[in-house]
Amino acid sequence: MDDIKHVIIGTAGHIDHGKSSLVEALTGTNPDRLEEEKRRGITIDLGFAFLNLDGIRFGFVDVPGHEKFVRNMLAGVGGIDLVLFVVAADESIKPQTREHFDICRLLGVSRGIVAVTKSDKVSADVLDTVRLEIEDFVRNSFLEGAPIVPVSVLRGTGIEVLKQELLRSANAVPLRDETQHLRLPIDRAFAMKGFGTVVTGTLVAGVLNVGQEIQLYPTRKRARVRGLHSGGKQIERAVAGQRTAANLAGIDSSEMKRGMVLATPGIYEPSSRIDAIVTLLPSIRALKNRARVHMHQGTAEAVAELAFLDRNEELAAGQTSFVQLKIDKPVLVLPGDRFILRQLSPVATIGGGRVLDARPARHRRGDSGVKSFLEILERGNREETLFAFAEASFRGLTFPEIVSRTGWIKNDVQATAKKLAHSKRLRIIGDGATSDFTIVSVAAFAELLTTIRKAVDNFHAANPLLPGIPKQELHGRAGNPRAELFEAALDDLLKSKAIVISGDLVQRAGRQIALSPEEARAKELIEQEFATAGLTVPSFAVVLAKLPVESGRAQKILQILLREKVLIKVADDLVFHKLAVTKLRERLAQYRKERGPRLPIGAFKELTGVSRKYAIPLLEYLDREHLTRRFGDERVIL
Ligand SMILES: Nc1nc2c(ncn2[C@@H]2O[C@H](COP(=O)(O)OP(=O)(O)OP(=O)(O)O)[C@@H](O)[C@H]2O)c(=O)[nH]1
Ligand SMILES: [Mg+2]
Repeated sequence: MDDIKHVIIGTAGHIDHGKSSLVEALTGTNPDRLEEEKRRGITIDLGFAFLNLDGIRFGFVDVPGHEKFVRNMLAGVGGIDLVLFVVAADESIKPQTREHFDICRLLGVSRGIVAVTKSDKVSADVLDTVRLEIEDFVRNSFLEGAPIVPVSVLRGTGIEVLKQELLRSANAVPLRDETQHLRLPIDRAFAMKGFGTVVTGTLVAGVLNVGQEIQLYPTRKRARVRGLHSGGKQIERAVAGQRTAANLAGIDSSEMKRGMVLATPGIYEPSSRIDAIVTLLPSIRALKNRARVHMHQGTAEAVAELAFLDRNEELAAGQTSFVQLKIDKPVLVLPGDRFILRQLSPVATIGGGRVLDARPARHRRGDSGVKSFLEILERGNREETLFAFAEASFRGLTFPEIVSRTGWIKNDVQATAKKLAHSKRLRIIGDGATSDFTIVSVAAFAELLTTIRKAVDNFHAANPLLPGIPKQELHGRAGNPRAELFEAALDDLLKSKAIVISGDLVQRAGRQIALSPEEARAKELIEQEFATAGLTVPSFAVVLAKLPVESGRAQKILQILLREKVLIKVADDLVFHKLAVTKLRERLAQYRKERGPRLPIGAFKELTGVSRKYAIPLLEYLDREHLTRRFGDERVIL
C-alpha cells in the first residue's frame, strides 16, 4: 500500500471540449456527479475519479470549462501535479483554452500532457493543423515539448497511448514531501448520513492520520479525524498528493466550507495582509495602485486591494511587481503559495503571484528597505530568508514565530538557525536543539547590549549615590526586550565584566559610589553619632541637623550605611550601629548563662538601659532575628 505513488491530475480546457468524457474513458467514472450537470450536459463544479496504473494511483480533478465557472476550476487546480490539457480537434484553441492555460502557468504547474479530443470529427489534415496550432500555442511554456495525443472517446482510439503518456509523466513527478506540516485546502464540506461531517480536498502537504487533531483555518476551530477515505476506500492514513475525504468529529458541517484549510493544530496564523510578487498577463489593461481584484488561492477566494511596493501609479500588462495585498478576510497562506488574480468586472483572469511574506507589516510608501527585503525572500534561500526575518525583527523571533512565518518543519528551522549561528550572523538564545529558543541577529543583540550599558550608565549619572538600577527598571529603560533576550544580554555583560549584579541591582563593573568631600564627611559623622550612642540612639532628624549636606543626600548616605550594614534598621526611624547590636547579643548570651533563658521586659530594660519606647521594637527585632522568642509577657532567650 505504502509504495503506491499518488499523483493528482487536473483537466483543463474550453467548455464542451470533452474533458469529462475523457476522464470517464480513462477511469470508468463519470466525474459529473450533480443532477444539474447531467441535465445540462456540462460540468459546473469539480468532479473526481481515480485510476490505478502500474503502482501509480491517479486522482483526477475534472474542472468545468464554462467561463462562468472558472472560479470552480480554480478551486480544483491548486493542488495538481499534472495537467491533462484538453483541446477539441474540431474547435482548436478557444478562450478558456487560453485562460486555463494562463492559470496553470501562473500557478506554476510544471508538467502536463495535451489531449486532442474528438479526433473522430476531423480529417487527418485538420488534426495535423491543430497539432501545429497547439505546438505554437505552448511554445516557451511548461508544455513545450509535452506529448500531444489525439484521442476519440467515441471510437476508443488513443486512450491506451494517453495512459502510457500519463504514466511516463507521473513517474517523473517528484514525490511529495510527507514530512511537511499538514495542509488540506477544503473543496467540499457536507454532512453524510451515519457519518456526520465530511470534508474533501487534495492533501497538498504532510500526512493525515485517523484519530489526530486538526485545526480549521481561518476560524481556528479544532476537530478530530474520525475516519479517512480516498477514492471510496477506507484508509488509516492519507499522504501528501492524495485526494482525501476526512470524517471529522467535534465540528458541524455548517462550520466548514470550500476555501477553508485543514492544518496541523496550533502552529499557523491566518492573515489578511500579505506581501507577494505579482505578474500581470500580457494584453490586459494596466492596474492602478489600490485596485481591487478577486484573489484565488488554494480553494479559497477573496477580494484583495493591491498596493504596489516598487512603483507608484500603475502596473502595466506583462509586468511584475512587489505588492502588498489587503484581503477582505483572513486566509491561511505560506510563503511560496501561488495565487490567481481576476478582474472584478467583467470577471477575467489578469495575473497571478506568489506569497513572499504571509505576515508583513504595513509599509510606508517608498520604503526602500521593503524592496530589498522582498528580493531576498523571493530568491527563496533558507538561510538568507531566516536571516532577513531575524534582522527585520528587532525583538528576535521565537521558534513558534518562525514556524508560523515560514511553515518550515522543526528540523529545517533548527538546521537553518544553527548554520546562521555558526557563521556568526545570529544568536540562538536557549537550546537550539529543541523547540524552545529565540533567534536574534548578531547586530540587534549587539545593539541591545549597548542600550543596556547606556541605560546603566545613565542611571549612575542620574543617581550617583545609589548602588545600581533594579533589573525591572533596567528592562523598561532598555526598551522592554523579550525576557529571554534581556537575561541573555545581562549574562553576556556579566561575563565580559561590563556589569556586576548583586541581588536585584545591576551596576557598572568597578563602580565606586563617589562621594563628594562633604558627603564623605557627613557619612563619617553619621556613623560616629550612632557608634557613640550605643543603644540609646538619637532620632535621625537630630543627626541630620548636624550634617554639612542637605537632607535628601543625607537620606541617601543613610541608605549607603544601611546597605553596607554599618547601621542596622530596627524599625522605622530607629537605627542602631552594628557594634551596639553585637554588644547586645553578647549581653544576652551572658544573661542566659547567668540567669537562664527567661527574660521579663523589666529585666531587658535593666540589661540594656533603654526606655520602653525603644525596648519593644528592639525586642521585636530580636524576635525576627530568632535571638529571642515571645512567651506570654516575657521573652525566652534562644
Ligand atoms: N464525437 C465525439 N464527441 C465527443 C468526444 N468526447 C466528448 N464528446 C462529446 O462532447 C460533448 C462534451 O463532452 P464533455 O466531456 O461533457 O465536455 P467537457 O469538456 O467536460 O465540458 P465542460 O465540463 O462543460 O467544460 C459531449 O456531448 C460528448 O459526448 C469524442 O471523442 N468524439
Ligand atoms: Mg466536463
